[in-house]
Amino acid sequence: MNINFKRILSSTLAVLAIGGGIAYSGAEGMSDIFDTETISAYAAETKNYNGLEYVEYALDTELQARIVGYTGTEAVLEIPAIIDGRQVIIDSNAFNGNTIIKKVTVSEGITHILSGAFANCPNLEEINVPASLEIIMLNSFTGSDKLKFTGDGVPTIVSTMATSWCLDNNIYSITSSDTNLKYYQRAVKIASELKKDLTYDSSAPNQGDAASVLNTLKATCGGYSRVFYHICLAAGIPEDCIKVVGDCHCHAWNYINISGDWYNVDVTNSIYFATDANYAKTMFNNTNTSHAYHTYSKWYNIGNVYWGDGDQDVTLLSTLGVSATTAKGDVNGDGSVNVFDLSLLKSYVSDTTTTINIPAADWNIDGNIDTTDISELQAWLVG
Ligand SMILES: [Ca+2]
Ligand SMILES: [Ca+2]
Repeated sequence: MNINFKRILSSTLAVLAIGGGIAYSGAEGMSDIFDTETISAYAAETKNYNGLEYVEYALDTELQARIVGYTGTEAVLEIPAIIDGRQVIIDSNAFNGNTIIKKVTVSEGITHILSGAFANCPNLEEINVPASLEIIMLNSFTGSDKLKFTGDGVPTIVSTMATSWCLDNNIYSITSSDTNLKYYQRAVKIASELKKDLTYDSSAPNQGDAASVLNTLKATCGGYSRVFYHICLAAGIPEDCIKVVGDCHCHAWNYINISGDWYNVDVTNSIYFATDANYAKTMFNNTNTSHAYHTYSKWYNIGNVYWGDGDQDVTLLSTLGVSATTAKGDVNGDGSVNVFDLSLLKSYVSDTTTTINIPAADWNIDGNIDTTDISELQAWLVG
């Protein structure tokens, strides 16, 4: 009895330790489930169902079967949503450290995968998660580096992890009455912090998948761009202002719309907020045959923003109306960079209600538009 109480308590503490128990989807229900006062009865013993060890709980009127371990020998298994008439909860560390399981299907109807549940499973290659999934913990899958997420619950996995990442990196602390500036500053911070967090690893399984990369932090360009996309969404940037784009399977990066103009954000290569023109100039020399794909006419909007196994469902980037005319330093957006831009930049720094092209004004791309940008733009103009 005492053991079970400790289990509940440790789960409660784990919830509190991660993000303060806020901002997770379904977080309101979480406090109810972990409120030890509301649990009216539970069995003291551990039961077994096809190798799934579980303990019985009653939460108000709901009878629960909380999976706490696995003694089975099957590498491929399906976890049912109901055991002995009870709602299944995949409890903390249920499969932690298991070396046998290879593929797990979490049945439709299951809502919780708790702390460390599938952590440190070196041979776990796939987990199929259901649309009913509401709650995971940030460390539910940590250390399972071969893991690929499939199924209708993937959006929940991705959005939950992306939200947690934003909390960890204080993205939500960036506020501004100017919405465009707020989105820009959040995007700058996401790009720079993500670059530090992710490791480029072309040998990592699933390095192009959003959920897998958020779990392992190992990625190639597809993973960098998909993760940047989902974190931007979690940061509040509107879906129609952020894109994953590619160039016919050679490279992937992002487009983001700030103040009405589209910019390239290439986290993989640390090239942020370039226009088509200066991105191409920086990245791709089209006289180099190895970059034959990197021409505007072959840039695509990638429809599949979750998985890296092919970018079917592509639409031509030209449908986005991407402009190649605006350049870094073109504060007034007239297509050239000159003293009029410097003058407008000075006006903005003294009066931030002045209308400007925000990414173009942040000359040094640090997320702030200030006297440093004035002095550096002035120095560049003087030559
Ligand atoms: Ca200008
Ligand atoms: Ca700046």
